[in-house]
Amino acid sequence: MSTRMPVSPGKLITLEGIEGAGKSTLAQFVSAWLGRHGITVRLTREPGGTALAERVRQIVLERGAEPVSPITETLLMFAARALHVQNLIRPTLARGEWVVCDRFTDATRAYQGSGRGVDAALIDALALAVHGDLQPDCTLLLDLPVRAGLARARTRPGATADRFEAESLGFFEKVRAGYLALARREPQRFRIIDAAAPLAEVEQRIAEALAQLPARELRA
Ligand code: Z5A
Repeated sequence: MSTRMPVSPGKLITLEGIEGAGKSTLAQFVSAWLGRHGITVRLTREPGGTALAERVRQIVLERGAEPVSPITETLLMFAARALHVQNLIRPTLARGEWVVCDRFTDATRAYQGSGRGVDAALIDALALAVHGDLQPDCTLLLDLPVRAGLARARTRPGATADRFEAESLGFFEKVRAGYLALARREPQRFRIIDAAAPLAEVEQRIAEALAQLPARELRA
C-alpha cells in the first residue's frame, strides 16, 4: 500500500496592468521572492508560455500583416491560452508547483473587452470553455497613469512597437479603467499596487501582498 501524501495543488499568481507597468520586471521579483520562501515556481507569460502558444503570440502581436478584428484577436488570445493551460499551467499546478503568469484572462477582459468593445458575456463563455474553474489565486494589478506606462515602455532598451503599442492614449485609458473595474468587482483576488512608485517601493508592496497569501507551504 502506498504511504505517499497527496500533493496539494500549487497556486496561480498573475500580474496585470497596462503596457510599461512593470509586469515582466516584477514577475521575476515575485518568482524570486516565492523561491526564497520555499516555493517551487514556474514563471510564464501570455500570450505564449509554450512553443505553440508562442507562435500564436507572434501572429497576434505582428503589426501590419493583415487586419485582425477584435473578435479574431479574442479567439487568438484564447487559442494561445488553451495551449498554455493544458500543456503548462495545469500540469505544473498538479505537481504542487506554483505558476507566476505575466497576464491571463483579465488581460482579455481589459484589452479586448473594455478596450475593443468585445462582449463581456462572450469572453466569460470562452474563459469557461478554456479554463473552467481555474482562476488565479491572486492577481497583482500594477496600476499607473497611462502616459507614465507608455513613456516607460517606449524608452525600454530594445523597444519596438507591436500592434498594441501602436494604439492611442484613449485605448489604454479604457484598458486601465477596465482593469480597475475588475479589481473593484473581485477585491479578494486582486491587489492593486501603485506601480508609479519607485521600484523598491513597488517590490515592498508586492512582498506584503504575497506574505498574506493563505498558504501553508510559504516559509517565513
Ligand atoms: N494582450 C491582450 O490584448 N489580451 C490578452 O489576453 C493578453 C495580452 C494575454 C503583449 O503583452 C500584448 O498582448 C499586450 C497586451 C496584449 N500589449 N500591450 N500593451 P506583453 O505583456 O508581452 O507586453 P506589454 O504589456 O507591452 O509588456 P511590457 O511593455 O513589456 O510592459 P511591462 O512588462 O509591464 O513592463 P516592464 O518591461 O517590466 O517595464 C518597462 C520598463 O519600465 C523597464 O525598463 C523597467 O525597468 C521599467 N520599470 C518597471 N517598473 C518600474 C518602476 N517602478 N519605476 C521605474 N521604472 C520601472
